[in-house]
Amino acid sequence: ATKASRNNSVFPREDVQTIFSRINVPLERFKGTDLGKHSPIDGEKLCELGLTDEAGLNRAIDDAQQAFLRWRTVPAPERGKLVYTFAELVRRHKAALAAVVTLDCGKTETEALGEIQEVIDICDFAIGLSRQLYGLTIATERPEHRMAETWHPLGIFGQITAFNFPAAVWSWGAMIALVCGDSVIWKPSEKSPLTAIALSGLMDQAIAACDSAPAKLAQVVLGGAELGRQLASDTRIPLVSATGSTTMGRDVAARVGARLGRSTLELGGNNAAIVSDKADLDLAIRGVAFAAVGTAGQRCTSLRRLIVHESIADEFVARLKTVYAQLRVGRPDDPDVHVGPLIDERAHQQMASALQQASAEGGSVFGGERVLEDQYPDAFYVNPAIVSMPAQSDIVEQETFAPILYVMKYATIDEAIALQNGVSQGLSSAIFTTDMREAEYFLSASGSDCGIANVNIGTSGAEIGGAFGGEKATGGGRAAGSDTWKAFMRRATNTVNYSSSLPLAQGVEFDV
Ligand code: UN1
Repeated sequence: ATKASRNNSVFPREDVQTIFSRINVPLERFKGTDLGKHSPIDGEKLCELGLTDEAGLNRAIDDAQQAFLRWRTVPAPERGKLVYTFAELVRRHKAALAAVVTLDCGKTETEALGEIQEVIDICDFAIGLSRQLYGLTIATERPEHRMAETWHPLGIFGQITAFNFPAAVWSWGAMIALVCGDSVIWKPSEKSPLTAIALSGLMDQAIAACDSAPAKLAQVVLGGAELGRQLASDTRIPLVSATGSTTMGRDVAARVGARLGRSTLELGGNNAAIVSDKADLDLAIRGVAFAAVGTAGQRCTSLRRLIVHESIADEFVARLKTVYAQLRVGRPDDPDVHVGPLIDERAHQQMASALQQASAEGGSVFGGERVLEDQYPDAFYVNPAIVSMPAQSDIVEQETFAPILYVMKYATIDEAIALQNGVSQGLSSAIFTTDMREAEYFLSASGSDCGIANVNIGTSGAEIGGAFGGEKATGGGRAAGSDTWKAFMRRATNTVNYSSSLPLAQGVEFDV
């Protein structure tokens, strides 16, 4: 961590306007006076944007419906070619797109490049998938009949995403939706809209280059919570996905549910790692540190709770504090920095008040101070915090979107798993151990109750090949790989009678 320079920067160090002209995407399309977009790096105003009003959303939905009616008739492998064309553009502009991500949400250069890589990866997955939208053939009860299921395109896919992964989360849904034959309307977070404008501009270029792809197939609308509510309530949108807070997710689920639409929700996480007395401690230290401080603790998968065996807890926490003391906090466009800024002032206030509450609940706090305030009075840099807690108190049960790691001790593995499962959220979890009984127990039905359960890996940094999402207050939705595509299509069960008689199912007689 203390090497002189870990990376050479590949970022174009240019202003927003220059980066957008480099990728041939007109920022002007979203010009307006409704929203000043400020850089989380130094608080500087980057540009002014116009928001989508109700009429604008209505038009977007009408256009998306027209696009869908065309797109659903295009063979799926042909649809895959659109994603292929888009992926080539993303590959070509990887560094510029990563620079936009960093300006937009403040994540470090290596993590921003990683996020764009995640977009490329899901494109590759979707392209392969476009030839693998398999339905089953099912044994029928009746002679000379055939029963099968067919997967058809569903309609408009509406997507509400959070600020922290301004590119990847959209691509996990949108790339799958596109090969499944759906059209897409994306409402990115108003805190990081630039990445969405850049990516949708490249998608428009890909659409223009593919004869079979209709215009307005993948659109972006800009706005806040009210626009999200309109999108969730509109009956023309059969599938809505939402990533963000549990409060927002409850609202979206209620609106979509009230009209019997489908929603897939990826909401709060309060992810824990258990560090066993049988862990490889060198590996555990690195796994824990990246998961807890990466993206300045602003991933849904960030590590927030550390459950350490009592026999090694003091030593482990002391070592972790040594690592924390060496972390470089600063501008995310400096390639030697580990921890960039929080997204905004509110995020800093929430961190400060969580630390205060933790102290009041008996915690002892290491780190957590605001830094670089003199240099960047309008940006919010913090030292990541480690808080030793006497118990899993109220504050530990909440997700605070900031780099705070609460530490608790355990004696038996059952106690550790009970603590791990003892919160309302159920996104990601991990155990560090070299004991295979302990590891398998953690992964078993009696172990972690999360959508993601890892062994000897931190809680963050999931690959796109697996299904991503979690249980309980995390919302139950899944995105990205595995068979999540099924949520983006409608299933028809087809029974065909090729005999000249009409046998009824279940042996029912009906003679006329
Ligand atoms: C999120 O924070 O919403 O597993 C997504 C990870 C990343 C994605 C996080 N691949 O940490």
